[in-house]
Amino acid sequence: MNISSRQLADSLSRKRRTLAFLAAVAAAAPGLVAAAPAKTVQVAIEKFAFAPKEITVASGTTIVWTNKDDTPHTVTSVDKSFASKGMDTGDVFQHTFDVEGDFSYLCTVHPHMTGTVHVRK
Ligand SMILES: [Cu+2]
Repeated sequence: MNISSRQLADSLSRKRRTLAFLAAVAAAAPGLVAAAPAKTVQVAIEKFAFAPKEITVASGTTIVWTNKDDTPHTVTSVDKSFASKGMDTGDVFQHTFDVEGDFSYLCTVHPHMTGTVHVRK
Protein backbone atom coordinates (compact mmCIF):
# COMPACT_ATOMS: atom_id res chain seq x y z
CA MET A 1 0.00 0.00 0.00
CA ASN A 2 1.26 3.44 -0.92
CA ILE A 3 0.66 6.22 1.55
CA SER A 4 1.20 9.76 0.37
CA SER A 5 3.01 12.18 2.65
CA ARG A 6 -0.22 14.19 2.82
CA GLN A 7 -2.14 11.14 4.11
CA LEU A 8 0.66 10.38 6.53
CA ALA A 9 0.57 13.95 7.86
CA ASP A 10 -3.24 13.74 8.26
CA SER A 11 -2.93 10.43 10.03
CA LEU A 12 -0.26 11.70 12.43
CA SER A 13 -2.30 14.80 13.12
CA ARG A 14 -5.34 12.66 13.92
CA LYS A 15 -3.26 10.49 16.24
CA ARG A 16 -1.97 13.56 18.05
CA ARG A 17 -5.50 14.88 18.53
CA THR A 18 -6.62 11.47 19.79
CA LEU A 19 -3.74 11.33 22.25
CA ALA A 20 -4.48 14.85 23.46
CA PHE A 21 -8.13 13.89 23.92
CA LEU A 22 -7.24 10.72 25.86
CA ALA A 23 -4.83 12.68 28.05
CA ALA A 24 -7.59 15.19 28.82
CA VAL A 25 -10.04 12.40 29.68
CA ALA A 26 -7.43 10.65 31.80
CA ALA A 27 -6.77 13.86 33.73
CA ALA A 28 -10.50 14.40 34.28
CA ALA A 29 -11.41 10.82 35.20
CA PRO A 30 -8.43 8.51 35.55
CA GLY A 31 -10.63 5.52 36.44
CA LEU A 32 -12.27 5.62 33.01
CA VAL A 33 -9.05 5.20 31.08
CA ALA A 34 -6.47 3.50 33.25
CA ALA A 35 -7.42 0.03 34.43
CA ALA A 36 -7.07 -0.53 38.14
CA PRO A 37 -3.56 -1.77 38.96
CA ALA A 38 -3.30 -5.53 38.88
CA LYS A 39 -3.68 -6.99 42.33
CA THR A 40 -1.73 -9.84 43.87
CA VAL A 41 -3.08 -11.95 46.71
CA GLN A 42 -1.11 -14.47 48.77
CA VAL A 43 -2.31 -17.94 49.74
CA ALA A 44 -0.14 -20.03 52.04
CA ILE A 45 0.23 -23.79 51.87
CA GLU A 46 0.78 -24.65 55.50
CA LYS A 47 0.13 -27.62 57.80
CA PHE A 48 -1.35 -29.58 54.91
CA ALA A 49 -3.93 -26.93 54.11
CA PHE A 50 -4.45 -23.93 51.86
CA ALA A 51 -4.82 -20.75 53.90
CA PRO A 52 -7.22 -19.22 53.29
CA LYS A 53 -9.04 -22.28 51.99
CA GLU A 54 -11.63 -20.13 50.21
CA ILE A 55 -10.91 -16.74 48.75
CA THR A 56 -12.90 -14.23 46.70
CA VAL A 57 -11.01 -11.95 44.33
CA ALA A 58 -11.76 -9.50 41.53
CA SER A 59 -11.14 -10.69 37.98
CA GLY A 60 -7.60 -9.86 36.91
CA THR A 61 -6.19 -10.75 40.32
CA THR A 62 -3.06 -12.89 40.54
CA ILE A 63 -2.93 -15.39 43.36
CA VAL A 64 0.49 -16.45 44.62
CA TRP A 65 0.68 -19.72 46.54
CA THR A 66 3.74 -20.36 48.70
CA ASN A 67 4.58 -23.78 50.13
CA LYS A 68 5.51 -23.24 53.77
CA ASP A 69 5.51 -26.93 54.65
CA ASP A 70 8.50 -29.26 54.65
CA THR A 71 6.47 -31.54 52.38
CA PRO A 72 5.96 -31.20 48.61
CA HIS A 73 2.51 -30.05 47.51
CA THR A 74 0.80 -29.01 44.28
CA VAL A 75 -1.85 -26.47 43.34
CA THR A 76 -3.99 -28.21 40.72
CA SER A 77 -7.37 -26.97 39.54
CA VAL A 78 -10.17 -29.50 39.20
CA ASP A 79 -11.02 -28.16 35.71
CA LYS A 80 -7.30 -28.30 34.70
CA SER A 81 -7.21 -24.55 33.94
CA PHE A 82 -4.09 -24.22 36.09
CA ALA A 83 -1.63 -26.63 37.67
CA SER A 84 1.66 -26.21 39.46
CA LYS A 85 4.54 -28.61 39.35
CA GLY A 86 5.53 -30.32 42.57
CA MET A 87 6.33 -27.46 44.94
CA ASP A 88 9.13 -27.89 47.44
CA THR A 89 9.48 -25.83 50.60
CA GLY A 90 9.50 -22.13 49.72
CA ASP A 91 8.40 -22.66 46.12
CA VAL A 92 5.77 -20.33 44.73
CA PHE A 93 3.15 -20.83 42.05
CA GLN A 94 1.02 -18.06 40.63
CA HIS A 95 -2.03 -17.85 38.41
CA THR A 96 -3.98 -14.84 37.16
CA PHE A 97 -7.75 -15.20 37.24
CA ASP A 98 -9.25 -13.27 34.33
CA VAL A 99 -12.52 -15.19 34.03
CA GLU A 100 -15.32 -15.00 36.58
CA GLY A 101 -16.36 -18.23 38.22
CA ASP A 102 -15.61 -20.61 41.07
CA PHE A 103 -12.39 -22.56 40.72
CA SER A 104 -11.83 -25.55 42.96
CA TYR A 105 -8.33 -26.90 43.31
CA LEU A 106 -6.45 -29.49 45.30
CA CYS A 107 -3.04 -30.90 46.04
CA THR A 108 -2.59 -34.00 43.90
CA VAL A 109 -0.19 -35.49 46.48
CA HIS A 110 -2.74 -35.02 49.28
CA PRO A 111 -6.19 -34.82 47.63
CA HIS A 112 -7.85 -34.01 50.96
CA MET A 113 -6.14 -30.61 50.67
CA THR A 114 -8.67 -28.52 48.76
CA GLY A 115 -9.35 -24.86 48.14
CA THR A 116 -11.63 -22.64 46.08
CA VAL A 117 -11.06 -19.33 44.33
CA HIS A 118 -14.20 -17.29 43.70
CA VAL A 119 -13.61 -14.75 40.94
CA ARG A 120 -16.06 -11.85 40.71
CA LYS A 121 -16.20 -8.64 38.66
CU1 LIG B 1 -0.02 -31.67 49.44
